[in-house]
Amino acid sequence: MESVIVSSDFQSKIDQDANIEPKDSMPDAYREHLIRQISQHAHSEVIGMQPEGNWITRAPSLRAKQILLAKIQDEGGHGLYLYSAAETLGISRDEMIRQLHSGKAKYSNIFNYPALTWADIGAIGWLVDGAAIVNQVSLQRTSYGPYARAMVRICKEESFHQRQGYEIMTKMMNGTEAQKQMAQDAMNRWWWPSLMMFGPHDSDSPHSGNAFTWKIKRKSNDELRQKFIDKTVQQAEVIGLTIPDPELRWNETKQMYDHGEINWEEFKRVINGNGPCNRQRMEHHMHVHAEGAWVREAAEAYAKQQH
Ligand code: BYC
Repeated sequence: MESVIVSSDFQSKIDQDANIEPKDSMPDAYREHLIRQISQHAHSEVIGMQPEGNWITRAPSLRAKQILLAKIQDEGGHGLYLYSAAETLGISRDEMIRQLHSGKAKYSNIFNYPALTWADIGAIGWLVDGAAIVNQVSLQRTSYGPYARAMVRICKEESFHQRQGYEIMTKMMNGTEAQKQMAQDAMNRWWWPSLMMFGPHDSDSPHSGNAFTWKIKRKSNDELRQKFIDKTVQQAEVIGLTIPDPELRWNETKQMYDHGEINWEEFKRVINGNGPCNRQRMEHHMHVHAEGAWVREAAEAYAKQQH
């Protein structure tokens, strides 16, 4: 009897577009769905610090180094808000990290590619943060309160990240022939993995059904991907970059770009642990997590003393 009351209360909040808050009743499946998504989102933010961290010591100017440092620090902060949001659902931080290390929890496909040149830092900011913003603006209206609120601040910071990436690309496209080639090469390598960030086609997305019923998702994977393509193609044109997709063309009837098919075999390979850098990313995370054990112990000892 009680579970009926609980679920109708939950559903009426969802129907009224009210936020679900940590102490509200919610179906177990809603809780599990959110723990999966929010923890994977948090892991992505933290693992995403690695490809960029690779360039801090080699940034081409002090200004560029300061900006990159600030950006990477922001990503760490995003991870922390998101881990905290997931903790309100009853999972511990330790358990989330265990799930990451065991491979149970995924993180975004995109961070399993290497950042080979400085132009890659531009491409990551412009394309990767650009794709993340499109997804996360929509998540500001997700039904779980702590997740929605975390998104508001994250989106503001991501928009600065997107601009710093575009500035790097613009500078390189105004530079020497070698710099232009470097920027185009980064574009060629990051374009398709960025499109994969939005997840499988709607017809192949097992979690989308519940995500829409519970208003966790407001826009579908394909809708958001299309939005990203439509706004990014114009930005590429302005600075003279070519999108590496021979099938890309404006569709006058639909008022959107038609594009080529994503390599879904590559997507599956990468998200299942076999991309170019998966092992390296995970080994590095495990190593620094172990090295940081004393910090966690000290923080816990201090917290105990305060009580
Ligand atoms: N990568 O049914 P689906 C950042 C998995 S970081 C890996 O469509 P859903 C930044 C999916 O998890 C921002 N896996 O799932 C940081 C599921 O597998 P499981 C990252 C993916 O959840 C540092 C299966 O495929 N943003 O901006 O309805 C530096 C079926 O998918 C991916 C977020 O995390 C993928 N791309 O929709 C710079 C956004 N796509 O869990 C920048 C939050 C799908 O059953 N997440 N999978 O094992 C979401 O919005 C949704 O979870 C997704 C997928 C749209 C990604």
